[in-house]
Amino acid sequence: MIDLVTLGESMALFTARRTGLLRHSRDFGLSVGGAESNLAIGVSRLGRRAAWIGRVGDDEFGELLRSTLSGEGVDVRGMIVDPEAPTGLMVKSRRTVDLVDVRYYRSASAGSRLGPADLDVSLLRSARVLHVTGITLALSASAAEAVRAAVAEARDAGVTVSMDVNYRRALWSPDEASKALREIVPAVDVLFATEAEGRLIAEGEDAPGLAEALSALGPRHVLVKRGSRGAVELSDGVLRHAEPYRVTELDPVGAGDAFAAGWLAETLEGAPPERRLATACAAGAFAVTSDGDWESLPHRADLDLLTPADAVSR
Ligand code: KDG
Repeated sequence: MIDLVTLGESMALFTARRTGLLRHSRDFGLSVGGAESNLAIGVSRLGRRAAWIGRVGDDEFGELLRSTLSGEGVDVRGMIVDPEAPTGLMVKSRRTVDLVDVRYYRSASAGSRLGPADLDVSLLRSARVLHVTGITLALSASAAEAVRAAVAEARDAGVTVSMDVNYRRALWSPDEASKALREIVPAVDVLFATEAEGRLIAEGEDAPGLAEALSALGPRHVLVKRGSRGAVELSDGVLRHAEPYRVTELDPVGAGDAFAAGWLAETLEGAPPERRLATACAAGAFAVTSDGDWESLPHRADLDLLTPADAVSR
């Protein structure tokens, strides 16, 4: 039985080993990245069954994605090998020690050719949660259609719909994003957004005000992520503040996926609201402690490593 299904594009990820201009880098680490597959790995590491749907090229990078995801316990029966387009690439480098730069090579990639016909409808309808992101909405017209079709199927089958805004300015403009997000948010049960992302959809002076405005559009659970300042959750009219955990940040990429994975995994466990929010923050904190987009995501036993004593008081 699959707990959570997600769909999107995952890419091969090259990370320059040396800080400075990319042109001077000679050594690169090779891994994979993709908001939805990062989330699926996070959910799997926390003990719940996650499945990823998406297209990869008929190439070594597609194989890398398959072996990485299945090695992490993610169900890849919905992975489609596209013979006509390559797996997309991402290149990560550091202009300075503190400045991470991410470049995409994904236009016309296999992942962006995802379409509604690629959905494994019976898998989707049998899950408890469908998780989608704004990245897939921005990838291409057919990928956006796939998201809309998946959301419609999930709603029809009584599957909880979760969405992380995950705004990527390389993929679309704020106006394009606002329009598409405003259309889909009323169909969403759980919404994850940073403050800036939330303001693409609704107005709110501060995080609680924004959570209120977003929840008025439909989502039963709204999570406003505030990075090193923690998070705010508005669920069923109850507002909760979460404390951030003190960790040394090496690379912020993937923190939001980790946060959502922590929250959704605990929800699937039937955990109380305080615990699901604390796990979300802990998972987000773990995610920033390594260079990879998902490698430092916590297993359940790791969660005890960050005790409340490590929490920063606001
Ligand atoms: O959230 C992390 C993702 O941004 C990264 O792994 C790659 O999906 C990705 C994207 O499109 O930025």
